[in-house]
Amino acid sequence: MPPISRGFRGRRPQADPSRIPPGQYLTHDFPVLSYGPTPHTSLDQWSLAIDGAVDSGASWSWEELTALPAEMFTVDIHCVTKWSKLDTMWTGVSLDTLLETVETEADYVTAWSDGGYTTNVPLADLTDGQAWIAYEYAGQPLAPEHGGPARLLVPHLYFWKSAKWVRGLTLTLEDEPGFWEVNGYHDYGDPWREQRYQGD
Ligand SMILES: Nc1nc2c(c(=O)[nH]1)N[C@H]1C(S)=C(S)[C@@H](COP(=O)(O)O)O[C@H]1N2
Ligand SMILES: [Mo]
Repeated sequence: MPPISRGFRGRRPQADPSRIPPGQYLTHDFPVLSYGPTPHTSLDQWSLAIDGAVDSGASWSWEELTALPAEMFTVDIHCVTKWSKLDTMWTGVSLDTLLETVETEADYVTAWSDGGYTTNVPLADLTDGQAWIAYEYAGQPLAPEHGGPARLLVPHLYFWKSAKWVRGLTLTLEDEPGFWEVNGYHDYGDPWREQRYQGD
């Protein structure tokens, strides 16, 4: 008997299981998860602010943001609804570049978006090459349903921390739970420790 044929259509090569956090499954599509409608802010009305507990605030127009040094980066993303997507490719500005323009005593950040979404992240999780304001996905302008014109990307935390349609980062001295965090999601959201909900 010949060995059982794998067939010509084949399967995609299995991903390295060590890259899939506990309780997650691999997806090859790019699901859209939005609470509420997709906002459409024209680029000439668009700006990104850093405000809150800073010596003096900073703000970038679309032209200013996209003139800053950009990075292309490839990261794995993990949604709390259990899909993970590997090797997603983005272009954006490192938050190190933006945060170096302000002086602060703050330890926390609330990202806020067009449409009212907010999410909280420790400041230490946004520095040292861990987070970006991304405006291209796979070499194309970021689609509105995925957060275009620009979204926060914090890939080492569950994807709800990656605020779509981001317009500002408010630095705070105390941790202030954001939209999903107030509604029962974990305050920190580490996928490797399965911090999905409060109490996990
Ligand atoms: N402004 C905003 N950002 C958001 C959300 C949202 O509803 N509004 N959903 C979050 C959640 S729960 C996830 S999983 C991802 C989904 O991003 P995607 O639609 O590009 O897959 O965006 C996050 N950022
Ligand atoms: Mo999510």
